[in-house]
Amino acid sequence: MNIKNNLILALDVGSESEAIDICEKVKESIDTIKIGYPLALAEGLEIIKKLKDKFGFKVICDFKVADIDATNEKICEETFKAGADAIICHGFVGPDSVQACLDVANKYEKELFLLTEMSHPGAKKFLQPAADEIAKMGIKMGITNYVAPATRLDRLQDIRNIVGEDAYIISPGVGKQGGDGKKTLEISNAIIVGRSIYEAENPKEACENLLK
Ligand code: O7M
Repeated sequence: MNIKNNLILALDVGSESEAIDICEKVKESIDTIKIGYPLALAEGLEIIKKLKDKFGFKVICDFKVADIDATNEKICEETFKAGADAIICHGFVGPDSVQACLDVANKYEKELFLLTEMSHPGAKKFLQPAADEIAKMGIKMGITNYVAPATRLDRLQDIRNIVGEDAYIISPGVGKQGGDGKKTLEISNAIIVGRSIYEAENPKEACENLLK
């Protein structure tokens, strides 16, 4: 995926009007947004097409898909039918569940991102011990896009070493969660930033500061 300024806006706001307001303010700096449960549950999947049509953005749907294969298939179908350019799935559920997501993404000629280790402190308990294996599974399955944390650069580097330089890694955890954008981008291909932009008094300036 080609992402302008290597910066993805995590648009975790609770309404269409807030989403449009933020997008208007940052549209010069950003061409890719991540929509997760907060906005999709508030406004329905139609919000994907509305924001794509209005701003021409690419939309990554962060539904952290983590079910059995048959259900994952249905979730991905609905998401791509609604216009998503990519979907994010969990890896801990294993290869059959992930393969179901990959098959649907391929069918729609869209992209799949595999979530390895998460960025929050609690991820150390269950996910971190499995993350390297999740990344190795992704490589074995031919997956080229990954999510790995900006909050633990040593772990981000470990995951980069596993998936290789050709893989595309996007990293959340910059700003409010303590991660440093510049250092993260020495390892990752793009950063995902939410609150530091949409809660800022001046979101446009917040983007520009991140890009410095
Ligand atoms: O910048 P923030 O902290 O306000 O937002 C970060 C976004 O990234 C928010 O949408 C989280 O749900 C998401 N995220 C993480 O913060 N940590 C993870 O490990 C994974 C994600 C994510 O995007 O998952 C795919």
